[in-house]
Amino acid sequence: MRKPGKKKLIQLYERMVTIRRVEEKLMEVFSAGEIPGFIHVCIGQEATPVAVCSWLKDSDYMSTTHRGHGHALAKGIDLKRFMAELFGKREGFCRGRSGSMHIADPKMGILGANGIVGGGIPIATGAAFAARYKKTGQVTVCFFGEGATNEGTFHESLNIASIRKLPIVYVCENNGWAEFTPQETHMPTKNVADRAKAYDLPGVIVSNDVLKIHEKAGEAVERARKGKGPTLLEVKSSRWHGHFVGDAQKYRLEKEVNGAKAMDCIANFQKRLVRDKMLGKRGIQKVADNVYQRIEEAVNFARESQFPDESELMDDLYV
Ligand SMILES: Cc1ncc(C[n+]2csc(CCOP(=O)(O)OP(=O)(O)O)c2C)c(N)n1
Repeated sequence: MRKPGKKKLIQLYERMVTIRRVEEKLMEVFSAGEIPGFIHVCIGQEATPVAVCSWLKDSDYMSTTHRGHGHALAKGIDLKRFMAELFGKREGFCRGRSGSMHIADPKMGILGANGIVGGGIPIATGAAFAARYKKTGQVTVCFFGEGATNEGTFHESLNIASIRKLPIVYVCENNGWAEFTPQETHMPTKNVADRAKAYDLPGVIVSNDVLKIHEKAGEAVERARKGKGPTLLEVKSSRWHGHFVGDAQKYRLEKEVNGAKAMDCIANFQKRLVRDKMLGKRGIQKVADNVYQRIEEAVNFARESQFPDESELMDDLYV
């Protein structure tokens, strides 16, 4: 598998920083009451969306979950319209009707976030089936958490994807928690990847390291693109914050949360880039300034955008 060069490494770093700063900003504006509904942030998990989506073309498909901001940003969603959607504004991708948990952008292959756990898995599998049937060459990436792998949709989807050798990569970000329940009390197997054996497809485990994920995801995407079938990739990831913004996660031990934070995929990558002289102090600052500016512009765009009109309330409803 091709090793990423300097330009690619800095791009991976910048995208991870973008996701983290967007999530931090969202926590701030949500807590200030500017965003309706619920949001779930992916702080601590930024390496996976960035590393995996770096192998995708704009035309490739991607499905995500309730914790989907990072996936959408990594797949290339426009930050301003993303922000407007979360603010419930008309200029958002779904005219302010979906918010965080159902945001979609079909033009970028973003099939949508899903408030239903496991809901995106058959959608992604269907997209992979369509791509195969129409011979378009598109690959689909399907993101979900370990909690979703207890759903029937996961098992049915992997079964048919394997039988039909569909061009799809199933990516499980295993952060050890499904809402307030630790993995060991809801799953009999230690690894999600072990579940791949039941469907005769490769189950690959990787740590929360952007370059390791990049390598394994590259192999899986190539396998899918060559028509060799699906892969189940499990990243041993880490959730720093509560299940949703506002959850004080009193059910977690301080030691365990600190352990999750110590597994900081961005700080570790930054250290490595500095050590290898890919990035210096000035480079780090430049990335930070650029990201900060783009986020400020997106938030201002969202704030200045209009709410949909009351008369649009029943639009797009099938009654
Ligand atoms: C079908 C369904 N069951 C239960 C829920 C409630 N729920 C929302 S998120 C969640 C946990 C999901 O855990 P996981 O799949 O590991 O994703 P993570 O939150 O860790 O990213 C649950 C049970 C739901 N939204 N949909």
